[in-house]
Amino acid sequence: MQNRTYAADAEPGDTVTLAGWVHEVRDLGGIAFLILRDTTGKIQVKFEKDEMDEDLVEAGLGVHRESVISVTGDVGEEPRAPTGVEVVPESLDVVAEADPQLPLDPSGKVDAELPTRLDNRTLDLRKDEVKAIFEIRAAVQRAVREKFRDLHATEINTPKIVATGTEGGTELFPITYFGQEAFMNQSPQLFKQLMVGSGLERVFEVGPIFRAEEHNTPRHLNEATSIDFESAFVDHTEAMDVCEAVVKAAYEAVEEDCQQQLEALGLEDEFEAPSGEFPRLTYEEAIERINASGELDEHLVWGDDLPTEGEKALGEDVGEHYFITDWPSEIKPFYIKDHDDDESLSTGFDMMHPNMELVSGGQREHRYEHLVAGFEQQGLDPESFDYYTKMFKYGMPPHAGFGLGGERLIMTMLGLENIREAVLFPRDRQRLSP
Ligand code: ATP
Ligand code: AMO
Repeated sequence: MQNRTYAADAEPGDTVTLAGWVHEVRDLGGIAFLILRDTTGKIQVKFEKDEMDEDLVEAGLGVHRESVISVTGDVGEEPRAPTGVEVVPESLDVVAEADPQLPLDPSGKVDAELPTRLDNRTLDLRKDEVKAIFEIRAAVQRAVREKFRDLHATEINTPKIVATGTEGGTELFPITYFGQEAFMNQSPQLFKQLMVGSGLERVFEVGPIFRAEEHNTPRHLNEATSIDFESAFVDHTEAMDVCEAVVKAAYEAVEEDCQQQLEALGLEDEFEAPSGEFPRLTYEEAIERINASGELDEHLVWGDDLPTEGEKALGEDVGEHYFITDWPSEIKPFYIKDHDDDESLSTGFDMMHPNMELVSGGQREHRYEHLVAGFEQQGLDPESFDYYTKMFKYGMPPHAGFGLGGERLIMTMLGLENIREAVLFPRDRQRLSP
């Protein structure tokens, strides 16, 4: 729209054309106010009934909330107006009338349950505190990309229709692919590894992963965003350094660039970018501390996965982001390398927020014979992974990397109760549209 002025840019003395939504109409009798909202904020439009053209007053006060209008008029200073300025209209066009029965109240005066909000995302995102989540999400993705670029990683895009899973067979979505069995990708794991042996050496990807998770939980999605990194000639400790740097860069960008959004979420006082080094605990220490917390009915033993309540107890104990290293080899995937001096210990690591796991990563098995043997040990058929393993015969350097859950990063950063709040159109067991 030519010559449109945003609400936030309207200065006293200007004649402007504004375009946006009718946030609210307040009729006080002789005077009435229409609050117009656009992506930059809200502005008051004043109607003085005795002094204005009757049709104009009728158009302004008869329009339903959330209709799209454009208003042309003069901007004046007005200390009593919410933003200190108001517009006296000369003309008003109703561009798109809204039905008076709204499924959701964008002014936020009437609360809506999450399913109603997700069914009506367009209206839901007219609320400042909801819009803020996605502006922060965009800032995080930008910061992450910039950080990877500073670290000389190249952004890649790998296929999402694939022939094999990588993260355990139960969570795959099968699809048919011209009569052939295929799956939605669970992780770019094998493809990013193939790239460290290419001329690129160091890569990252921000892309979708698909997992047929068995349970509906507040922290699992069936379609999530994975922030992946993989680099040649680094070990798992260097991958942890990169992981920590990327998470810190995301927080710092939000702190620096998103104060307005943090205010909309009521987080301006409590938001803090992590500053110190993330502690690195071994798996053995982790289970000892969980057992000592007394929060679990049963004692954990070597080889157990950490249950959710265990992660929570440990998170409370540690009180900040931290790594868990040196996991038992048997509970890490085939592509993770074991320690050279102890085959029962893997180089796999997880990075945790006090409330949940954010990252898995590790050094990879780059030796062809060991890799193939690892498949057999885990009951997988190395032949169906031939497209991957054969490249390990032609010069595959030692390498390491990680996968960071994009929505979990946003969820924990903003203290959201449900991961679905961090996704525009989440996919879960009940939800396939919108
Ligand atoms: P009536 O006499 O029919 O009640 P009026 O035209 O006299 O209407 P006012 O008494 O001037 O209206 O104002 C009504 C309310 O609106 C008051 O609380 C006043 O503070 C507030 N008000 C008036 N003008 C503005 C303005 N430009 N911006 C914000 N608030 C205003
Ligand atoms: P993993 O399976 O642990 O590791 O996944 C990495 C991170 O992705 C996020 N995540 C999810 N977030 C929301 N809903 C889900 N269903 C979901 N599944 C995973 C989590 C998790 O920590 N290939 C390895 C990574 C690597 O080694 O590089 C992998 O996929 O935050």
